[in-house]
Amino acid sequence: MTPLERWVEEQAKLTKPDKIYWCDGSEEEARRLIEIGINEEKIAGNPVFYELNHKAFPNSYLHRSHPTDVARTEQVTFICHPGKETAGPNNNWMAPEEAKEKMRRLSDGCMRGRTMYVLPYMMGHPESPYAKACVQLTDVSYVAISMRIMTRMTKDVVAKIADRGDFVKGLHSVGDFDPNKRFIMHFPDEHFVWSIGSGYGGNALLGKKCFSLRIASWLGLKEGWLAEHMVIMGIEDPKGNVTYVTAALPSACGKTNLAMLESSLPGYRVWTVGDDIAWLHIGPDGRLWAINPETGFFGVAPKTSMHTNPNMMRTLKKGTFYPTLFTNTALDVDKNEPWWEGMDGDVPQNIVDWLGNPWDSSLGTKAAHPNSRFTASIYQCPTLSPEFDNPKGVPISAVIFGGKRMHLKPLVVEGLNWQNSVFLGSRMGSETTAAAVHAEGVVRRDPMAMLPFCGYNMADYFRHWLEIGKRLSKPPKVFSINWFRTDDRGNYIWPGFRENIRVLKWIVDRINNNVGAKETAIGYVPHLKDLNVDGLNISKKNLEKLLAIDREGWKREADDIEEFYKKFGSRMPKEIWDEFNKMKEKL
Ligand code: GTP
Ligand code: SPV
Ligand code: MN
Repeated sequence: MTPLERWVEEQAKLTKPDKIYWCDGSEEEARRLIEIGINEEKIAGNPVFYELNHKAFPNSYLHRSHPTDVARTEQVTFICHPGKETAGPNNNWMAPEEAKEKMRRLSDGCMRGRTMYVLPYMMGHPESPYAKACVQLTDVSYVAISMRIMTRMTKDVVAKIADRGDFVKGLHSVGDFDPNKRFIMHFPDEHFVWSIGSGYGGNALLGKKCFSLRIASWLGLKEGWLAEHMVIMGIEDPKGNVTYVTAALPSACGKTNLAMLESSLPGYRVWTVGDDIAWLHIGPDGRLWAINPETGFFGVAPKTSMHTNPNMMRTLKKGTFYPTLFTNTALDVDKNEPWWEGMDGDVPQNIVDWLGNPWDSSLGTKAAHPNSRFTASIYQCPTLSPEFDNPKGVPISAVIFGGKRMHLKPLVVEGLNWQNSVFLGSRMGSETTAAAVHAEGVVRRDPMAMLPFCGYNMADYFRHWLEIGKRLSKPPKVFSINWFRTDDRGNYIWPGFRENIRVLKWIVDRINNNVGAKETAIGYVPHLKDLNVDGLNISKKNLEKLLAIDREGWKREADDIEEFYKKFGSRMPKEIWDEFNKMKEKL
Protein backbone atom coordinates (compact mmCIF):
# COMPACT_ATOMS: atom_id res chain seq x y z
CA MET A 1 0.00 0.00 0.00
CA THR A 2 1.35 3.50 -0.91
CA PRO A 3 1.33 6.36 1.61
CA LEU A 4 -1.48 7.92 -0.42
CA GLU A 5 -3.60 4.73 -0.29
CA ARG A 6 -2.93 4.39 3.41
CA TRP A 7 -3.94 8.02 4.04
CA VAL A 8 -7.18 7.63 2.03
CA GLU A 9 -8.00 4.45 3.94
CA GLU A 10 -7.45 6.16 7.30
CA GLN A 11 -9.73 9.05 6.37
CA ALA A 12 -12.39 6.61 5.12
CA LYS A 13 -12.20 4.72 8.41
CA LEU A 14 -13.09 7.96 10.19
CA THR A 15 -15.66 9.44 7.80
CA LYS A 16 -17.27 6.09 6.79
CA PRO A 17 -18.44 6.75 3.20
CA ASP A 18 -20.53 4.11 1.41
CA LYS A 19 -18.18 4.22 -1.59
CA ILE A 20 -14.74 5.50 -2.49
CA TYR A 21 -14.32 6.84 -6.01
CA TRP A 22 -10.84 7.61 -7.34
CA CYS A 23 -11.15 10.39 -9.91
CA ASP A 24 -8.99 10.47 -13.04
CA GLY A 25 -10.03 13.93 -14.27
CA SER A 26 -11.36 12.57 -17.58
CA GLU A 27 -14.20 14.00 -19.58
CA GLU A 28 -16.41 10.88 -19.24
CA GLU A 29 -15.90 11.00 -15.52
CA ALA A 30 -17.03 14.63 -15.38
CA ARG A 31 -20.15 13.68 -17.31
CA ARG A 32 -20.83 10.83 -14.92
CA LEU A 33 -20.41 13.05 -11.85
CA ILE A 34 -22.77 15.63 -13.28
CA GLU A 35 -25.34 12.88 -13.91
CA ILE A 36 -24.95 11.86 -10.28
CA GLY A 37 -25.38 15.49 -9.21
CA ILE A 38 -28.54 15.83 -11.29
CA ASN A 39 -30.18 12.52 -10.42
CA GLU A 40 -28.84 11.19 -7.13
CA GLU A 41 -27.06 13.56 -4.76
CA LYS A 42 -29.08 16.19 -2.94
CA ILE A 43 -28.30 19.35 -0.97
CA ALA A 44 -31.04 20.67 1.34
CA GLY A 45 -33.45 18.40 -0.55
CA ASN A 46 -32.49 19.82 -3.98
CA PRO A 47 -30.45 18.17 -6.72
CA VAL A 48 -26.80 19.31 -6.74
CA PHE A 49 -27.02 20.33 -10.43
CA TYR A 50 -29.75 21.54 -12.80
CA GLU A 51 -28.98 21.44 -16.50
CA LEU A 52 -29.21 24.90 -18.11
CA ASN A 53 -29.84 25.86 -21.73
CA HIS A 54 -26.80 24.54 -23.56
CA LYS A 55 -27.46 26.59 -26.69
CA ALA A 56 -26.90 29.85 -24.81
CA PHE A 57 -24.44 28.58 -22.20
CA PRO A 58 -22.85 25.36 -23.48
CA ASN A 59 -22.26 22.57 -20.97
CA SER A 60 -23.55 24.72 -18.08
CA TYR A 61 -25.28 23.77 -14.84
CA LEU A 62 -26.94 25.65 -12.00
CA HIS A 63 -26.06 24.77 -8.42
CA ARG A 64 -28.00 26.02 -5.40
CA SER A 65 -26.04 25.84 -2.18
CA HIS A 66 -27.46 25.27 1.25
CA PRO A 67 -29.09 28.66 2.04
CA THR A 68 -26.72 29.33 4.97
CA ASP A 69 -23.65 28.49 2.91
CA VAL A 70 -23.06 31.33 0.47
CA ALA A 71 -19.67 32.90 1.25
CA ARG A 72 -16.37 32.39 3.07
CA THR A 73 -16.71 32.24 6.83
CA GLU A 74 -13.62 33.87 8.31
CA GLN A 75 -14.78 33.51 11.92
CA VAL A 76 -14.56 29.69 11.72
CA THR A 77 -11.33 29.61 9.71
CA PHE A 78 -8.33 28.66 11.85
CA ILE A 79 -4.57 28.51 11.35
CA CYS A 80 -3.22 25.75 13.58
CA HIS A 81 0.47 26.45 14.12
CA PRO A 82 1.92 24.95 17.28
CA GLY A 83 2.34 28.50 18.68
CA LYS A 84 -0.35 31.20 18.72
CA GLU A 85 2.20 33.94 17.97
CA THR A 86 3.15 32.23 14.71
CA ALA A 87 -0.45 32.57 13.53
CA GLY A 88 -0.52 36.20 14.68
CA PRO A 89 -3.36 38.57 15.53
CA ASN A 90 -4.47 38.45 11.88
CA ASN A 91 -5.64 34.82 12.27
CA ASN A 92 -7.93 32.73 14.42
CA TRP A 93 -5.72 30.16 16.12
CA MET A 94 -6.26 26.77 17.67
CA ALA A 95 -3.60 24.36 18.92
CA PRO A 96 -3.12 21.58 16.33
CA GLU A 97 -4.06 18.70 18.64
CA GLU A 98 -7.14 20.48 19.98
CA ALA A 99 -8.24 21.29 16.43
CA LYS A 100 -7.75 17.71 15.29
CA GLU A 101 -9.65 16.33 18.26
CA LYS A 102 -12.56 18.65 17.49
CA MET A 103 -12.50 17.71 13.82
CA ARG A 104 -12.27 13.99 14.54
CA ARG A 105 -15.42 14.25 16.64
CA LEU A 106 -17.31 16.19 13.95
CA SER A 107 -16.06 13.94 11.15
CA ASP A 108 -16.85 10.58 12.70
CA GLY A 109 -19.22 9.02 10.15
CA CYS A 110 -19.81 12.34 8.35
CA MET A 111 -19.76 10.66 4.91
CA ARG A 112 -22.18 7.89 5.84
CA GLY A 113 -24.52 7.21 2.90
CA ARG A 114 -22.31 9.30 0.62
CA THR A 115 -19.46 8.77 -1.83
CA MET A 116 -15.92 9.87 -1.01
CA TYR A 117 -14.31 11.31 -4.14
CA VAL A 118 -10.50 11.16 -4.24
CA LEU A 119 -9.24 14.11 -6.30
CA PRO A 120 -5.57 14.04 -7.38
CA TYR A 121 -4.51 17.42 -8.76
CA MET A 122 -1.62 19.81 -9.42
CA MET A 123 -1.46 23.45 -8.46
CA GLY A 124 0.71 24.87 -11.24
CA HIS A 125 1.79 23.35 -14.53
CA PRO A 126 3.10 19.80 -13.93
CA GLU A 127 6.42 20.75 -15.54
CA SER A 128 6.86 23.88 -13.46
CA PRO A 129 9.51 23.71 -10.74
CA TYR A 130 7.03 25.68 -8.60
CA ALA A 131 4.05 23.29 -9.00
CA LYS A 132 2.71 21.23 -6.08
CA ALA A 133 1.07 17.79 -6.14
CA CYS A 134 -2.09 17.59 -4.03
CA VAL A 135 -4.95 15.26 -3.12
CA GLN A 136 -8.35 16.35 -1.82
CA LEU A 137 -11.08 14.09 -0.50
CA THR A 138 -14.66 15.37 -0.71
CA ASP A 139 -18.18 13.99 -0.41
CA VAL A 140 -19.97 16.18 -2.94
CA SER A 141 -19.95 16.04 -6.75
CA TYR A 142 -20.14 19.85 -6.99
CA VAL A 143 -16.74 20.16 -5.33
CA ALA A 144 -15.25 17.38 -7.47
CA ILE A 145 -16.47 19.06 -10.68
CA SER A 146 -15.35 22.51 -9.48
CA MET A 147 -11.88 21.21 -8.65
CA ARG A 148 -11.62 19.67 -12.12
CA ILE A 149 -12.25 23.13 -13.60
CA MET A 150 -10.03 25.07 -11.18
CA THR A 151 -7.00 22.73 -11.08
CA ARG A 152 -5.07 20.32 -13.25
CA MET A 153 -6.76 17.15 -12.10
CA THR A 154 -5.27 13.98 -13.60
CA LYS A 155 -4.45 10.51 -12.40
CA ASP A 156 -0.79 11.16 -13.35
CA VAL A 157 -0.58 12.98 -10.02
CA VAL A 158 -1.06 9.65 -8.25
CA ALA A 159 2.06 8.29 -10.00
CA LYS A 160 3.91 11.51 -9.24
CA ILE A 161 3.19 11.18 -5.55
CA ALA A 162 3.90 7.41 -5.76
CA ASP A 163 5.63 6.48 -2.56
CA ARG A 164 6.14 9.96 -1.17
CA GLY A 165 4.20 10.95 1.89
CA ASP A 166 4.68 14.71 1.61
CA PHE A 167 1.89 15.54 -0.85
CA VAL A 168 -0.55 18.33 0.01
CA LYS A 169 -3.62 16.90 1.72
CA GLY A 170 -7.19 18.16 1.93
CA LEU A 171 -10.08 16.48 3.70
CA HIS A 172 -13.47 18.00 2.99
CA SER A 173 -17.02 17.07 3.95
CA VAL A 174 -20.19 19.12 3.78
CA GLY A 175 -21.31 17.35 6.96
CA ASP A 176 -24.90 18.36 7.65
CA PHE A 177 -24.33 22.03 6.70
CA ASP A 178 -24.92 23.07 10.30
CA PRO A 179 -23.21 26.51 10.56
CA ASN A 180 -22.38 25.70 14.20
CA LYS A 181 -20.40 22.68 13.07
CA ARG A 182 -18.55 24.48 10.29
CA PHE A 183 -14.74 24.74 10.52
CA ILE A 184 -11.92 25.32 8.08
CA MET A 185 -8.72 24.20 9.80
CA HIS A 186 -5.21 24.64 8.40
CA PHE A 187 -2.15 22.70 9.55
CA PRO A 188 0.68 24.54 7.75
CA ASP A 189 3.56 22.31 8.84
CA GLU A 190 1.70 19.20 7.66
CA HIS A 191 0.51 20.78 4.38
CA PHE A 192 -2.95 19.68 5.45
CA VAL A 193 -6.37 21.38 5.31
CA TRP A 194 -9.41 19.92 7.05
CA SER A 195 -12.78 21.49 6.25
CA ILE A 196 -16.27 20.52 7.34
CA GLY A 197 -19.79 21.93 7.05
CA SER A 198 -19.50 24.11 3.92
CA GLY A 199 -19.58 23.51 0.19
CA TYR A 200 -18.74 27.15 -0.67
CA GLY A 201 -15.74 27.86 -2.94
CA GLY A 202 -13.11 29.28 -0.63
CA ASN A 203 -14.21 26.95 2.19
CA ALA A 204 -14.44 23.78 0.10
CA LEU A 205 -12.16 23.95 -2.96
CA LEU A 206 -9.14 23.33 -0.79
CA GLY A 207 -6.57 23.90 -3.55
CA LYS A 208 -7.64 27.53 -3.76
CA LYS A 209 -7.47 29.90 -0.77
CA CYS A 210 -6.71 27.20 1.80
CA PHE A 211 -3.69 25.68 0.11
CA SER A 212 -2.55 28.14 -2.57
CA LEU A 213 -2.66 31.11 -0.21
CA ARG A 214 -2.80 30.17 3.48
CA ILE A 215 -0.52 27.14 3.44
CA ALA A 216 1.52 28.27 0.41
CA SER A 217 2.25 31.66 2.02
CA TRP A 218 3.84 29.73 4.91
CA LEU A 219 5.81 27.56 2.45
CA GLY A 220 6.88 30.79 0.75
CA LEU A 221 8.24 32.15 4.02
CA LYS A 222 10.21 28.93 4.61
CA GLU A 223 11.41 28.60 1.00
CA GLY A 224 11.93 32.22 -0.06
CA TRP A 225 8.96 33.02 -2.30
CA LEU A 226 5.50 34.66 -2.10
CA ALA A 227 1.95 33.31 -2.48
CA GLU A 228 -0.35 36.27 -3.16
CA HIS A 229 -4.03 37.16 -3.74
CA MET A 230 -3.20 38.63 -7.14
CA VAL A 231 -4.19 38.93 -10.76
CA ILE A 232 -1.42 38.28 -13.29
CA MET A 233 -1.79 40.08 -16.62
CA GLY A 234 0.15 41.23 -19.66
CA ILE A 235 -0.45 44.76 -20.96
CA GLU A 236 0.32 45.05 -24.67
CA ASP A 237 1.07 48.55 -25.97
CA PRO A 238 0.52 49.80 -29.54
CA LYS A 239 4.07 48.77 -30.47
CA GLY A 240 3.37 45.19 -29.43
CA ASN A 241 5.48 45.23 -26.24
CA VAL A 242 3.91 43.25 -23.41
CA THR A 243 4.50 44.37 -19.80
CA TYR A 244 3.48 41.86 -17.14
CA VAL A 245 2.03 43.12 -13.86
CA THR A 246 0.28 41.61 -10.85
CA ALA A 247 -2.51 43.23 -8.88
CA ALA A 248 -3.78 42.42 -5.38
CA LEU A 249 -7.30 43.53 -4.50
CA PRO A 250 -9.49 42.18 -1.70
CA SER A 251 -12.33 39.79 -2.48
CA ALA A 252 -14.98 41.24 -4.78
CA CYS A 253 -12.97 44.42 -5.46
CA GLY A 254 -12.28 43.94 -9.15
CA LYS A 255 -9.54 41.37 -9.83
CA THR A 256 -11.47 39.23 -12.32
CA ASN A 257 -12.65 42.32 -14.18
CA LEU A 258 -9.13 43.74 -14.34
CA ALA A 259 -7.56 40.46 -15.42
CA MET A 260 -9.48 40.37 -18.71
CA LEU A 261 -10.10 44.07 -19.30
CA GLU A 262 -11.09 45.08 -22.83
CA SER A 263 -9.17 48.27 -23.54
CA SER A 264 -10.92 51.49 -24.50
CA LEU A 265 -7.59 52.92 -25.70
CA PRO A 266 -6.73 51.95 -29.28
CA GLY A 267 -3.68 49.73 -29.63
CA TYR A 268 -3.70 48.50 -26.05
CA ARG A 269 -4.81 45.04 -25.03
CA VAL A 270 -4.69 42.87 -21.94
CA TRP A 271 -3.56 39.22 -21.78
CA THR A 272 -4.92 37.15 -18.92
CA VAL A 273 -2.57 34.91 -16.95
CA GLY A 274 -4.60 34.67 -13.73
CA ASP A 275 -7.44 36.39 -11.87
CA ASP A 276 -7.02 35.44 -8.20
CA ILE A 277 -3.74 33.83 -7.10
CA ALA A 278 -0.08 34.39 -7.99
CA TRP A 279 2.96 32.46 -6.84
CA LEU A 280 5.97 34.75 -7.11
CA HIS A 281 9.55 33.52 -7.28
CA ILE A 282 12.87 35.29 -7.68
CA GLY A 283 14.21 34.32 -11.09
CA PRO A 284 17.89 33.71 -11.94
CA ASP A 285 17.82 37.14 -13.64
CA GLY A 286 16.97 38.92 -10.38
CA ARG A 287 13.45 39.69 -11.49
CA LEU A 288 10.20 38.54 -9.90
CA TRP A 289 8.45 35.79 -11.91
CA ALA A 290 4.78 34.82 -11.52
CA ILE A 291 2.75 31.70 -12.15
CA ASN A 292 -0.97 31.20 -11.72
CA PRO A 293 -1.41 27.88 -9.91
CA GLU A 294 -5.09 27.64 -10.99
CA THR A 295 -6.78 26.81 -14.31
CA GLY A 296 -10.18 28.40 -13.84
CA PHE A 297 -12.22 31.36 -12.68
CA PHE A 298 -14.48 31.34 -9.62
CA GLY A 299 -15.93 34.76 -10.28
CA VAL A 300 -18.60 37.10 -8.94
CA ALA A 301 -21.71 36.95 -11.19
CA PRO A 302 -23.72 40.11 -10.32
CA LYS A 303 -22.91 43.06 -12.61
CA THR A 304 -21.02 40.86 -15.08
CA SER A 305 -22.19 41.93 -18.54
CA MET A 306 -21.04 42.73 -22.07
CA HIS A 307 -20.54 46.29 -20.84
CA THR A 308 -18.49 45.57 -17.70
CA ASN A 309 -16.68 42.37 -18.64
CA PRO A 310 -17.32 41.23 -22.23
CA ASN A 311 -14.46 38.74 -22.13
CA MET A 312 -16.03 36.94 -19.18
CA MET A 313 -19.40 36.77 -20.94
CA ARG A 314 -17.55 35.24 -23.94
CA THR A 315 -15.77 32.82 -21.61
CA LEU A 316 -19.08 31.69 -20.10
CA LYS A 317 -20.63 31.14 -23.53
CA LYS A 318 -17.63 29.46 -25.13
CA GLY A 319 -18.31 25.83 -24.26
CA THR A 320 -15.62 23.17 -24.17
CA PHE A 321 -15.50 19.78 -22.55
CA TYR A 322 -15.11 21.64 -19.25
CA PRO A 323 -18.52 22.32 -17.73
CA THR A 324 -19.42 25.84 -16.57
CA LEU A 325 -21.15 26.11 -13.20
CA PHE A 326 -23.43 28.87 -11.92
CA THR A 327 -23.82 28.93 -8.15
CA ASN A 328 -26.69 30.80 -6.46
CA THR A 329 -27.54 32.90 -9.47
CA ALA A 330 -31.19 33.41 -10.37
CA LEU A 331 -32.86 31.52 -13.23
CA ASP A 332 -34.64 32.95 -16.26
CA VAL A 333 -37.35 30.31 -16.32
CA ASP A 334 -38.58 30.80 -19.90
CA LYS A 335 -35.10 30.55 -21.39
CA ASN A 336 -33.68 28.17 -18.76
CA GLU A 337 -30.62 30.45 -18.52
CA PRO A 338 -28.80 31.87 -15.50
CA TRP A 339 -29.67 35.46 -14.62
CA TRP A 340 -28.28 38.07 -12.26
CA GLU A 341 -28.65 41.76 -11.50
CA GLY A 342 -26.70 43.85 -14.01
CA MET A 343 -26.88 41.31 -16.85
CA ASP A 344 -27.40 42.72 -20.36
CA GLY A 345 -30.93 43.19 -21.71
CA ASP A 346 -34.33 43.57 -20.11
CA VAL A 347 -35.21 41.89 -16.83
CA PRO A 348 -36.93 38.62 -17.81
CA GLN A 349 -40.62 38.19 -17.00
CA ASN A 350 -40.31 34.97 -15.16
CA ILE A 351 -37.48 34.65 -12.67
CA VAL A 352 -36.77 32.15 -9.93
CA ASP A 353 -34.43 33.56 -7.28
CA TRP A 354 -31.26 31.93 -5.94
CA LEU A 355 -33.30 30.07 -3.31
CA GLY A 356 -35.57 28.58 -5.98
CA ASN A 357 -38.62 30.75 -5.26
CA PRO A 358 -40.53 32.86 -7.82
CA TRP A 359 -39.03 36.36 -7.68
CA ASP A 360 -41.10 39.51 -7.40
CA SER A 361 -38.97 42.53 -8.35
CA SER A 362 -41.26 44.89 -6.42
CA LEU A 363 -40.22 43.36 -3.09
CA GLY A 364 -36.72 44.83 -3.34
CA THR A 365 -34.87 41.56 -2.71
CA LYS A 366 -32.01 40.40 -4.94
CA ALA A 367 -32.82 37.61 -7.38
CA ALA A 368 -29.22 36.42 -7.53
CA HIS A 369 -27.28 36.21 -4.27
CA PRO A 370 -24.82 39.17 -4.12
CA ASN A 371 -22.00 36.60 -3.86
CA SER A 372 -23.39 34.29 -6.55
CA ARG A 373 -20.58 33.00 -8.72
CA PHE A 374 -19.64 31.18 -11.89
CA THR A 375 -16.93 28.56 -12.27
CA ALA A 376 -15.37 28.41 -15.73
CA SER A 377 -12.20 27.06 -17.31
CA ILE A 378 -9.50 29.64 -18.04
CA TYR A 379 -8.93 27.84 -21.35
CA GLN A 380 -12.27 29.30 -22.51
CA CYS A 381 -11.03 32.87 -22.01
CA PRO A 382 -10.50 34.73 -25.30
CA THR A 383 -7.75 36.89 -23.76
CA LEU A 384 -5.81 33.95 -22.28
CA SER A 385 -2.10 34.77 -22.46
CA PRO A 386 0.03 32.54 -24.72
CA GLU A 387 2.35 32.35 -21.68
CA PHE A 388 -0.31 30.82 -19.42
CA ASP A 389 1.12 27.29 -19.65
CA ASN A 390 4.75 28.43 -19.53
CA PRO A 391 6.19 26.48 -16.58
CA LYS A 392 8.56 29.38 -15.77
CA GLY A 393 5.76 31.93 -15.55
CA VAL A 394 6.06 35.56 -16.64
CA PRO A 395 8.47 38.33 -15.50
CA ILE A 396 6.78 41.02 -13.42
CA SER A 397 7.49 44.74 -13.94
CA ALA A 398 4.90 46.14 -11.54
CA VAL A 399 2.94 45.04 -8.49
CA ILE A 400 -0.35 46.86 -7.89
CA PHE A 401 -2.28 47.00 -4.61
CA GLY A 402 -5.86 48.17 -4.49
CA GLY A 403 -9.05 48.31 -2.54
CA LYS A 404 -12.52 49.70 -2.51
CA ARG A 405 -12.51 53.18 -0.97
CA MET A 406 -15.30 55.71 -1.51
CA HIS A 407 -13.18 58.39 0.13
CA LEU A 408 -9.56 59.43 0.56
CA LYS A 409 -7.53 57.03 -1.59
CA PRO A 410 -6.32 58.54 -4.89
CA LEU A 411 -6.90 56.84 -8.25
CA VAL A 412 -3.25 55.79 -8.43
CA VAL A 413 -0.10 56.24 -6.30
CA GLU A 414 3.42 54.88 -6.80
CA GLY A 415 5.74 53.75 -4.01
CA LEU A 416 8.99 55.70 -3.62
CA ASN A 417 11.28 52.65 -3.34
CA TRP A 418 10.95 49.02 -2.19
CA GLN A 419 10.81 49.73 1.54
CA ASN A 420 8.28 52.50 1.03
CA SER A 421 6.33 50.18 -1.27
CA VAL A 422 6.08 47.43 1.32
CA PHE A 423 4.72 50.09 3.66
CA LEU A 424 2.28 51.10 0.90
CA GLY A 425 1.04 47.50 0.63
CA SER A 426 0.88 47.04 4.39
CA ARG A 427 -1.25 50.16 4.94
CA MET A 428 -3.99 49.14 2.46
CA GLY A 429 -7.57 49.15 3.70
CA SER A 430 -10.79 48.31 1.91
CA GLU A 431 -14.54 48.32 2.35
CA THR A 432 -15.80 44.82 3.13
CA THR A 433 -17.87 42.98 0.49
CA ALA A 434 -20.32 40.08 0.19
CA ALA A 435 -17.51 37.59 -0.53
CA ALA A 436 -17.29 36.80 3.18
CA VAL A 437 -19.96 36.65 5.84
CA HIS A 438 -19.74 39.99 7.72
CA ALA A 439 -21.15 43.52 7.67
CA GLU A 440 -20.69 45.04 4.21
CA GLY A 441 -19.09 48.36 3.33
CA VAL A 442 -17.02 48.81 6.51
CA VAL A 443 -13.39 49.91 6.03
CA ARG A 444 -10.98 47.38 7.45
CA ARG A 445 -7.21 47.18 7.14
CA ASP A 446 -6.36 44.54 4.57
CA PRO A 447 -2.60 44.58 3.90
CA MET A 448 -1.72 43.35 0.41
CA ALA A 449 -5.37 42.08 0.20
CA MET A 450 -4.09 39.15 2.28
CA LEU A 451 -5.77 39.68 5.67
CA PRO A 452 -8.02 36.59 5.33
CA PHE A 453 -5.35 34.56 3.52
CA CYS A 454 -1.95 35.04 5.15
CA GLY A 455 -1.19 31.73 6.88
CA TYR A 456 1.10 33.23 9.53
CA ASN A 457 1.81 36.36 11.55
CA MET A 458 1.51 39.38 9.26
CA ALA A 459 4.40 41.20 10.92
CA ASP A 460 6.63 38.33 9.73
CA TYR A 461 4.95 38.57 6.35
CA PHE A 462 5.92 42.26 6.02
CA ARG A 463 9.49 41.34 6.99
CA HIS A 464 9.44 38.62 4.33
CA TRP A 465 8.35 41.16 1.69
CA LEU A 466 11.23 43.45 2.76
CA GLU A 467 13.69 40.54 2.48
CA ILE A 468 12.45 39.48 -0.97
CA GLY A 469 13.08 43.04 -2.17
CA LYS A 470 16.70 42.88 -1.02
CA ARG A 471 17.22 39.76 -3.13
CA LEU A 472 15.73 41.29 -6.31
CA SER A 473 18.28 43.06 -8.49
CA LYS A 474 15.44 44.35 -10.69
CA PRO A 475 12.48 44.78 -8.32
CA PRO A 476 9.09 45.64 -9.83
CA LYS A 477 7.70 49.12 -9.26
CA VAL A 478 4.79 49.15 -6.82
CA PHE A 479 1.50 51.07 -7.14
CA SER A 480 -1.81 51.46 -5.35
CA ILE A 481 -5.08 51.96 -7.21
CA ASN A 482 -8.67 52.85 -6.30
CA TRP A 483 -11.51 52.78 -8.84
CA PHE A 484 -14.19 53.52 -6.26
CA ARG A 485 -14.05 57.22 -5.29
CA THR A 486 -17.47 58.82 -5.15
CA ASP A 487 -18.61 62.37 -5.83
CA ASP A 488 -20.78 64.61 -3.64
CA ARG A 489 -23.86 62.65 -4.66
CA GLY A 490 -22.36 59.25 -3.95
CA ASN A 491 -21.78 58.23 -7.59
CA TYR A 492 -18.50 56.68 -8.70
CA ILE A 493 -16.32 59.37 -10.29
CA TRP A 494 -14.11 57.03 -12.27
CA PRO A 495 -15.93 55.07 -15.02
CA GLY A 496 -13.86 51.97 -14.25
CA PHE A 497 -13.86 48.66 -16.17
CA ARG A 498 -12.48 49.15 -19.73
CA GLU A 499 -11.41 52.70 -18.88
CA ASN A 500 -9.03 51.37 -16.23
CA ILE A 501 -6.57 50.83 -19.10
CA ARG A 502 -5.84 54.56 -18.79
CA VAL A 503 -4.35 54.02 -15.35
CA LEU A 504 -2.51 50.89 -16.54
CA LYS A 505 -1.06 52.97 -19.38
CA TRP A 506 0.28 55.50 -16.85
CA ILE A 507 1.79 52.62 -14.88
CA VAL A 508 3.49 51.25 -18.01
CA ASP A 509 4.69 54.76 -18.87
CA ARG A 510 6.24 55.02 -15.40
CA ILE A 511 7.92 51.62 -15.78
CA ASN A 512 9.43 52.81 -19.07
CA ASN A 513 10.41 56.21 -17.61
CA ASN A 514 8.24 57.99 -20.16
CA VAL A 515 6.51 60.32 -17.69
CA GLY A 516 7.34 62.16 -14.48
CA ALA A 517 5.24 62.27 -11.31
CA LYS A 518 4.65 64.45 -8.29
CA GLU A 519 6.21 63.37 -4.99
CA THR A 520 3.80 63.60 -2.04
CA ALA A 521 3.63 62.35 1.55
CA ILE A 522 2.03 59.09 0.41
CA GLY A 523 4.10 58.46 -2.74
CA TYR A 524 4.25 59.63 -6.36
CA VAL A 525 0.97 60.72 -7.97
CA PRO A 526 0.42 61.49 -11.67
CA HIS A 527 0.54 64.95 -13.19
CA LEU A 528 -2.95 65.35 -14.61
CA LYS A 529 -1.50 65.99 -18.07
CA ASP A 530 0.08 62.50 -18.14
CA LEU A 531 -3.19 60.69 -17.52
CA ASN A 532 -5.05 60.11 -20.79
CA VAL A 533 -8.65 61.14 -20.09
CA ASP A 534 -9.63 61.99 -23.68
CA GLY A 535 -13.31 61.39 -24.26
CA LEU A 536 -14.17 60.79 -20.60
CA ASN A 537 -16.98 62.79 -19.11
CA ILE A 538 -15.41 63.81 -15.80
CA SER A 539 -15.32 67.40 -14.57
CA LYS A 540 -11.94 69.02 -13.89
CA LYS A 541 -12.94 69.35 -10.23
CA ASN A 542 -13.64 65.64 -9.93
CA LEU A 543 -10.46 64.70 -11.79
CA GLU A 544 -8.43 66.80 -9.37
CA LYS A 545 -10.26 65.15 -6.50
CA LEU A 546 -9.17 61.73 -7.80
CA LEU A 547 -5.50 62.70 -7.54
CA ALA A 548 -5.59 65.01 -4.51
CA ILE A 549 -4.09 64.30 -1.09
CA ASP A 550 -6.58 65.08 1.68
CA ARG A 551 -4.13 65.76 4.51
CA GLU A 552 -6.69 65.74 7.31
CA GLY A 553 -8.22 62.51 6.01
CA TRP A 554 -4.77 60.92 5.77
CA LYS A 555 -3.98 61.89 9.37
CA ARG A 556 -7.11 60.03 10.47
CA GLU A 557 -6.12 57.14 8.22
CA ALA A 558 -2.67 57.12 9.85
CA ASP A 559 -4.30 56.70 13.27
CA ASP A 560 -6.16 53.66 12.02
CA ILE A 561 -3.01 52.20 10.44
CA GLU A 562 -1.09 52.78 13.66
CA GLU A 563 -3.74 50.99 15.69
CA PHE A 564 -3.50 48.01 13.34
CA TYR A 565 0.32 47.86 13.43
CA LYS A 566 0.32 48.05 17.22
CA LYS A 567 -1.53 44.73 17.41
CA PHE A 568 1.70 43.11 16.22
CA GLY A 569 3.79 44.60 19.00
CA SER A 570 7.56 44.33 18.76
CA ARG A 571 7.30 41.85 15.86
CA MET A 572 6.38 44.70 13.51
CA PRO A 573 9.46 45.52 11.36
CA LYS A 574 11.21 48.77 12.23
CA GLU A 575 11.45 49.64 8.51
CA ILE A 576 7.65 49.81 8.28
CA TRP A 577 7.42 52.10 11.32
CA ASP A 578 10.17 54.27 9.79
CA GLU A 579 8.17 54.70 6.60
CA PHE A 580 5.01 55.31 8.61
CA ASN A 581 6.72 58.06 10.62
CA LYS A 582 8.17 59.68 7.50
CA MET A 583 4.68 59.79 5.99
CA LYS A 584 3.19 61.31 9.14
CA GLU A 585 5.87 63.99 9.28
CA LYS A 586 5.20 65.00 5.69
CA LEU A 587 1.42 65.17 6.16
P1 GTP B 1 -12.94 37.66 -5.74
O1 GTP B 1 -13.29 36.62 -6.76
O2 GTP B 1 -13.86 37.65 -4.57
O3 GTP B 1 -11.51 37.60 -5.32
O4 GTP B 1 -13.28 39.09 -6.41
P2 GTP B 1 -12.54 39.98 -7.51
O5 GTP B 1 -11.51 40.82 -6.87
O6 GTP B 1 -12.13 39.15 -8.66
O7 GTP B 1 -13.71 40.99 -7.97
P3 GTP B 1 -14.53 41.12 -9.33
O8 GTP B 1 -13.67 41.46 -10.52
O9 GTP B 1 -15.39 39.93 -9.49
O10 GTP B 1 -15.44 42.40 -9.04
C1 GTP B 1 -16.26 42.50 -7.92
C2 GTP B 1 -17.27 43.61 -8.09
O11 GTP B 1 -16.62 44.85 -8.33
C3 GTP B 1 -18.21 43.38 -9.25
O12 GTP B 1 -19.51 43.76 -8.86
C4 GTP B 1 -17.71 44.30 -10.31
O13 GTP B 1 -18.71 44.71 -11.20
C5 GTP B 1 -17.14 45.46 -9.50
N1 GTP B 1 -16.06 46.15 -10.24
C6 GTP B 1 -14.99 45.57 -10.82
N2 GTP B 1 -14.21 46.48 -11.44
C7 GTP B 1 -14.82 47.67 -11.26
C8 GTP B 1 -14.51 49.00 -11.66
O14 GTP B 1 -13.52 49.29 -12.33
N3 GTP B 1 -15.38 49.98 -11.25
C9 GTP B 1 -16.49 49.70 -10.51
N4 GTP B 1 -17.28 50.71 -10.16
N5 GTP B 1 -16.82 48.45 -10.12
C10 GTP B 1 -15.99 47.46 -10.48
C1 SPV C 1 -12.46 35.47 -2.63
O1 SPV C 1 -13.32 35.52 -1.72
O2 SPV C 1 -11.42 36.18 -2.62
C2 SPV C 1 -12.66 34.56 -3.77
C3 SPV C 1 -13.75 33.60 -3.67
O3 SPV C 1 -11.87 34.57 -4.71
S1 SPV C 1 -13.23 32.24 -2.76
O4 SPV C 1 -12.50 31.33 -3.63
O5 SPV C 1 -14.40 31.61 -2.25
O6 SPV C 1 -12.36 32.65 -1.69
MN1 MN D 1 -10.30 36.11 -4.45
